[in-house]
Amino acid sequence: MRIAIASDFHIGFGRGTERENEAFEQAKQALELVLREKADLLLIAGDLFDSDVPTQEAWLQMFQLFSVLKKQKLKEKPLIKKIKKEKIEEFELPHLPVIAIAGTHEFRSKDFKNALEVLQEAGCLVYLHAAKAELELQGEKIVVHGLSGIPEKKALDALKLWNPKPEHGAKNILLLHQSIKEFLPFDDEMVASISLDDLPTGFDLIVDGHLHWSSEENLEKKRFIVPGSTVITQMKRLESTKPKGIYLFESNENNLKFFPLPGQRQFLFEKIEFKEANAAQVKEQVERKLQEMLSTAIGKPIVKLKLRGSLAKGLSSADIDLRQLGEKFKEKGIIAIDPDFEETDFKQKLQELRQAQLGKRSIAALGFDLLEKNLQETEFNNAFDVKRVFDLLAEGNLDRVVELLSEEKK
Ligand SMILES: [Mn+2]
Repeated sequence: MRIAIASDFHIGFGRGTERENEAFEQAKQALELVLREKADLLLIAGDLFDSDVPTQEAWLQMFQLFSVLKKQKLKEKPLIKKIKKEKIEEFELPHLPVIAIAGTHEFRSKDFKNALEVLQEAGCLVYLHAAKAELELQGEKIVVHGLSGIPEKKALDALKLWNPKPEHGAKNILLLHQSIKEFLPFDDEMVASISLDDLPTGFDLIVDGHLHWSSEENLEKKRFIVPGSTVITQMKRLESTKPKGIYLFESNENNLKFFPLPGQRQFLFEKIEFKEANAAQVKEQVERKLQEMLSTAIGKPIVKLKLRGSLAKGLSSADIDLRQLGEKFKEKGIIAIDPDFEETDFKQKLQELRQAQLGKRSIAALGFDLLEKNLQETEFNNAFDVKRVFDLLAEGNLDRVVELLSEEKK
């Protein structure tokens, strides 16, 4: 069987910016590759959407993506059997079989339905969370085991509790959406509770979403791949060195191949080190570097420039206005300059905070972080499911929160 594997489409990413259609365009390319390579099955390792409650615009794009798959005429439509504990359900999709897990971006606590449950009901895919799906095609049996993305701190316990076991007489693939200790750069703020050693053995392939740069590990008894995202969202250095794309796993030969997206936006990443530099020197070097990077660029790339090292005494990064440079090059590239010099005065901290808040996170995500952080300093920590309570509060469901908290107390 030819099994296509993709992850992290992040539909809805960059809404309201110049990049707002990029997630859709590149996910569409990924699905066109799936058809071109005549895959019999598509697996998606989470984060199909960029947010837990997608906008109507994002939903429309998602259904347009599934319409791409419907263009392919199939000789046989295999029945997919989903098994979760004692519950068995059967599915027949209107296009090639798609089996997916939800990612951390789609995560919702148990009082709410997530986007993948909606997609399953709409007949687009079969959604797995601590469950497996079986199908047979051309006399070959495939079992896909999936655990949707959950908060990292609980991930290892959840994996152990679920304890998936490969089935005899079938090809077994495990889908996860978590950070893995070995894959985090040391200066990364992402956390992980699972390491490669914790992953179960006996699976023909283990696929992990969440990490946005593709990679492949062939360990003893474990074959592990990260398909990576189909769009750049995190702007990490590793994303600039590896192309976006999909994997194809030919299960009868155990053969794995990566196919890059043909038209992905280029991502250029560089770091400049300064030593006691003044404002003019910083501006001059940044301008020269931008010019150099953009001179060989194809199309309109994303350019990220990290500024590190030290500034002249008394100077802080807040005193250096780099906006003009961003303006100057805005026709040629999408410029992101990240100044982080070795000085920590108040003004700079404030600027960093503002950037971190506006750049990456929704107000809800920030609110959740704040709640979690504040709770850690009280005796409440771990006394209840913080995410669940937060989501209920966000929906204004105070009665249910009071009910939950008093249940916990008992
Ligand atoms: Mn992701």
